[in-house]
Amino acid sequence: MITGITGQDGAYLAKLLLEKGYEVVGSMRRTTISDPIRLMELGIAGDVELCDIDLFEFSNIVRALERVKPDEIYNLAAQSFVSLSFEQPLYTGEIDGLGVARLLEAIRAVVPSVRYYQASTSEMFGKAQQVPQSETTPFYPRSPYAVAKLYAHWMTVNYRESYGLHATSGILFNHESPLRGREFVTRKITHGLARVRAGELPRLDLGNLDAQRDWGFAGDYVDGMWRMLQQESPSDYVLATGRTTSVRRFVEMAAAAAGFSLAWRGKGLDEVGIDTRTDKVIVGIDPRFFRPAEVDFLIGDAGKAKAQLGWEAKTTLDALVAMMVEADMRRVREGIRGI
Ligand code: NAP
Ligand code: G4F
Repeated sequence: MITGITGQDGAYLAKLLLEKGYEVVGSMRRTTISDPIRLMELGIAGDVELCDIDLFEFSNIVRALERVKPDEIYNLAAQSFVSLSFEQPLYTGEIDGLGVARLLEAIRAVVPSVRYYQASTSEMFGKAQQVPQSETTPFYPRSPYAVAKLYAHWMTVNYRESYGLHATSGILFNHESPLRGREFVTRKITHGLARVRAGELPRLDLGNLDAQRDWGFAGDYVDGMWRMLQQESPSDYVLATGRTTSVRRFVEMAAAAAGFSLAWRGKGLDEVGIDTRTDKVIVGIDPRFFRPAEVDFLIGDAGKAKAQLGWEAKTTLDALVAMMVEADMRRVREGIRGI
């Protein structure tokens, strides 16, 4: 069972598990637009059984577990956009924090022998206390999202220690793909630049260009999730590439892949990215995209995952950027809007 199957990781994980011969049940919450577009994009929408779970509601979790009796549960469902969590801190806490407590309680009551994966995050390191960050680095969350995820992480550890659940917390650094939501910075950049290139958008406005992230490819990371649940004993694992890159550098790489010749001019809020071939501004700064508290720098140490799971990030950042730009240029060319 995968909660949050309509999201980026849900789609890649479902594909991986189907390829391994699993029967996959994916949970969705009811929304007005209910097509699982990412599953459709991967060509697996018809191969997955869908059921309704909203993590706000205890009773629908219990009923789904009683009916499905899963062997493994990957809890990927969350309000996952850090920026929105500053606007909706209580909702984010309800779903990303208490939602996990509801799920763990339901598991304890209905399927205590299930193997459980909790989607924890490098955002929990926040104002990072060590470089690079590993399973033993102290946490310092910097957003309501990260605070809620930290509660969920500790609840996962607590239910493992208190009740012997096979509950694992995967502390994943940022992972991206052509299926990434368009609100996250990498996809916003590749999608935005593809639209600028096609003349659909005059320029792309961003926030803090100097934040640095350890960006990997989501396809590699879902394999790490699966490996975690195949271990005899549950534990906590960091998944990361071990390299870090600024948003500014990501823009430069994506611009080059989209056929622009980008040069930066100006400073602070007046900084712009110019296409030197046309002298047009293609990137600008909009303070609306700054956050009340920022996570400036993340870089992960996935040594434990390598040693115990045999997992390593395989995809280079160059390959990831090329894959995302190519997908967005094609979608814009073909007029594909949904994803
Ligand atoms: P995503 O694309 O935003 O997907 C989140 C999923 O959660 C969607 O299917 C969404 O459904 C669902 N969801 C939201 N609210 C829900 C609710 N109240 N009840 C049930 N389902 C709900 O996120 P992702 O990038 O795939 O990430 C998967 C998980 O890993 C998330 O928990 C995220 O916080 C965590 N994580 C992600 C990264 C990363 O870099 N991608 C890194 C570390 C941790 P709708 O389609 O209906 O919105
Ligand atoms: O792409 P982002 O929104 O991702 P963020 O905040 O790192 O969170 C993502 O990764 C986490 C793992 O560490 C997940 F847990 C979480 O669910 C999510 O998937 O922002 C990355 C950086 C930030 O520093 C942000 O300030 O990019 C900076 N940024 C600059 N301009 C922007 C923008 N971010 C967004 N979304 N939009 C901008 O215009």
